[in-house]
Amino acid sequence: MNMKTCFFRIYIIMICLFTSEKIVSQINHELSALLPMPNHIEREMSTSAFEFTDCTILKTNLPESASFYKQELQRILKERMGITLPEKNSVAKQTVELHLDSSIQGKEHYILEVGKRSVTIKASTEIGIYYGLKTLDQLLLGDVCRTSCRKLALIRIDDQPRFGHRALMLDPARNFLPIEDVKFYIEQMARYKFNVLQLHLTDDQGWRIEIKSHPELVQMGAFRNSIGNKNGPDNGFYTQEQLRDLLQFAAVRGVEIIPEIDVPGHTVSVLAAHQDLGCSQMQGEKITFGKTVNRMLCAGNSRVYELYDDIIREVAGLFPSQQIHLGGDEAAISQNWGQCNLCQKLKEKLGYQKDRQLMEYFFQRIFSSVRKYGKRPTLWCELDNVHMPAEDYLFDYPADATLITWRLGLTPKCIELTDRYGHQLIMAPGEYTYLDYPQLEGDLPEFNNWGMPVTTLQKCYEFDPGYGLPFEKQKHIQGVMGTLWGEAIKDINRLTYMTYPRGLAVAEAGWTQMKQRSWSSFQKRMYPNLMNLMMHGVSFRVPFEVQSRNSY
Ligand code: TNX
Repeated sequence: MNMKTCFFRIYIIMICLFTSEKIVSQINHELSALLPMPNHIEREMSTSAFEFTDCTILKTNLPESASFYKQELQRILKERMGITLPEKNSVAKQTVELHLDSSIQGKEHYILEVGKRSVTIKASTEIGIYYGLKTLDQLLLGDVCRTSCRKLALIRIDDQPRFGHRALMLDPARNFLPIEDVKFYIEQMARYKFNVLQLHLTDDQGWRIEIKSHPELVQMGAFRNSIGNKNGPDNGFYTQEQLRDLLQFAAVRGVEIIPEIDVPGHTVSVLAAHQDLGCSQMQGEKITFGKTVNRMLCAGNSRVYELYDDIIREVAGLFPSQQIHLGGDEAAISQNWGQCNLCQKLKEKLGYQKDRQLMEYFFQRIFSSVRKYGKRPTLWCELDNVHMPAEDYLFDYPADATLITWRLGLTPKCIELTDRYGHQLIMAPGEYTYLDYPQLEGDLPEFNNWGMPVTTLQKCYEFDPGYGLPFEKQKHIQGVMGTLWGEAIKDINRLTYMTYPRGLAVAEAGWTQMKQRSWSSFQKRMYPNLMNLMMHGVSFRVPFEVQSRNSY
């Protein structure tokens, strides 16, 4: 080989290396803000792209009633590229199409295809289309260079979630959250394809839902602080009209709201209005609303079941969700039912050996109202011990109950028992998904922290909702939930600070199959999303600990 040929070859090799490097780095950019990571992506190894021009139009077969999704597309294009697409144009050269296609299986399944002349989002439901739009938004967010030139990389994303239940839980009972803040929260969670908001509407510290047949519940139970600011976090409730509006707001964004009415413990706000519904030994006792805890409804008083039949009827009528969550957690049974004449008489009559068997009686009666009004019950899963060793459930849950695992250390046992007894299970293990816990040693919350363990972002990301079990052993797992218990969450900014970035990790655990997930990739994809949240006025914690500081 002569010198000339040799130089030529080196030159060609260098050109190849340079262009392939360029393509690879370009290719990475369009994926750089996808979160949760889609489950199937095909990319074209090409430098050509879709280009928005004056001849690009919006096409859709969505019905008139679904104009929200068209507006959502326009909002995204305006925000990212300053473009508004016409629906008609005499020289249409490229199309952006939202296309309902009943042949696509799965209600959250979408296909987003970017070709040289068209961008198409196909799904069999409006929510599928919405998820395609959320992914499109993230393609534009991540691929800064192309987006600034009004271009999109060629790509095909065929995506659907690992789990059908991807929840966050809010607790306006402890500290009230105005309805506008709940909407803001929903808007952000929908970006990350969460599809359930569990609303913990009642607890010792507050009753937050208007019940028209029992106005005393909010009159007494929604105003913990009668001298302070009427509108502070101590005080407030949602009217049914506000909730109807909220439900609609959530529904178009694919978010189902599951109401939680916690019984038989966590009920001091009810006893504030109905002290007679507590156990017999507490009748003369003074209840200090906001301070007294661990008081329960009496299992032996039939007026309890009458009141809750009214409550469940109204809640069932208001919320379209099939599920009502009835709590069932942290019942101080021996302190209440164990010392109550009525409960003890009932226990004897039913031939029960243990006080806790009264839970079975209590929930049979409550669940008969749930079923009468066409709903299915969900409960927090409690075992016969609050730590290991625990062998069995606290009491026999009925077959149609969905259970949520939560207590530290008990999740493997909960998975095993729910599998054995045939219950559906939602994963909210304290170790990974309790987002009210501090994110790092010394971080918030600075008050009402009862010695909470730290749940770091990385720990949260390590969460596999299947707990690494063989598929057969995790078939009954329906999904995941991040909880934001509200004792130390005074307002929306603190709420989102506790939620993000860990909520991004929970979102990916719920949506993305384990084989598509990686901590190092997540960290990179997280940054553009945090920047985007900041641009939308969302407070979050800067996860400085995951970034090396040796590089400055
Ligand atoms: C336990 S988790 C509770 C809540 C508290 C939370 C954190 C669960 C089912 N019950 O009532 O808010 O710990 O403090």
